[in-house]
Amino acid sequence: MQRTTSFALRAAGLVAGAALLVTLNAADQADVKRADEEKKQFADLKKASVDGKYQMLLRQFKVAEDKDTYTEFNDYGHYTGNNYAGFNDLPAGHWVYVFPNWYIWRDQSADAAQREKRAWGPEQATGKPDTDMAGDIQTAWASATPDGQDEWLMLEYAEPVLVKEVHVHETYNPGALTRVTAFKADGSEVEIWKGKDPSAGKDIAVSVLEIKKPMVATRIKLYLDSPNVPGWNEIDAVGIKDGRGKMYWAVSADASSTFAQPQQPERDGERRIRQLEREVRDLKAQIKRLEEMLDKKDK
Ligand SMILES: [Ca+2]
Repeated sequence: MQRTTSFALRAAGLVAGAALLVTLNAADQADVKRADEEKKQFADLKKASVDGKYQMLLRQFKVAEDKDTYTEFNDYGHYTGNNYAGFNDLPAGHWVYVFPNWYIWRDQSADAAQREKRAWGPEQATGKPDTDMAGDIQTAWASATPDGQDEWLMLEYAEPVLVKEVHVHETYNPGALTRVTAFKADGSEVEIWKGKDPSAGKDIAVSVLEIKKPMVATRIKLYLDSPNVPGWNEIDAVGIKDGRGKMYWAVSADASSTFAQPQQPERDGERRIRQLEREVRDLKAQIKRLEEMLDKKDK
């Protein structure tokens, strides 16, 4: 009797264990599937950047049926239309199609690298910190007005990073930070931190924000309650620390507003002259090659 009970109990235990394993397996499989899907989406994002040709992703939206017209991949070029396929308020930018999504990028990376950083422009928040004193200093980003509206600062990183900590270098009137979000590879925005800015009341400080649910992203967005923290709330740099403690600095930035002068768009004439210069150079090289071929033939 004793033995039978113990056997029955053990058998029941085995069945329960097996059931648990099956459940875990199903959960694991769902996780693996999600991870695979995410991996593919980040690969698509890289493809959409044309391997770094473009930077600062402004918008991403799905138009699956465009595969018929644009195939799996199309580097469409610069486009200024605001409405497309039922999507409104689209920003001007460089359009790339990677089935099933359109991606709109703000910059050609090569052009952005050549441009000088404007005083107080959002681009001042890229790279490592370079403002080591508190004050209204032009090597940090400043909004257009000191307290006129809520502000945001978006940072883009060169590769997907597991966001475990966000380090915000606040160099003038710290304390306005209220929220941080990160963007999944499918373009959706997820809140990863919300709270009281730990640097409130200081002259200059680094707000180190621990992310309770770390996620992988190439873009994060900081939200600032500027009206309630008097004066310009300037940010010099934003680092992301991953699971292994490695720090990453932003390569590109965008903001709700800036005190900087508007970016001078390259004028059409200048662009065409550059294009012509390139064509003339190519033609000269071709002529030279042809001459060399003719020389050889003559000999
Ligand atoms: Ca303010």
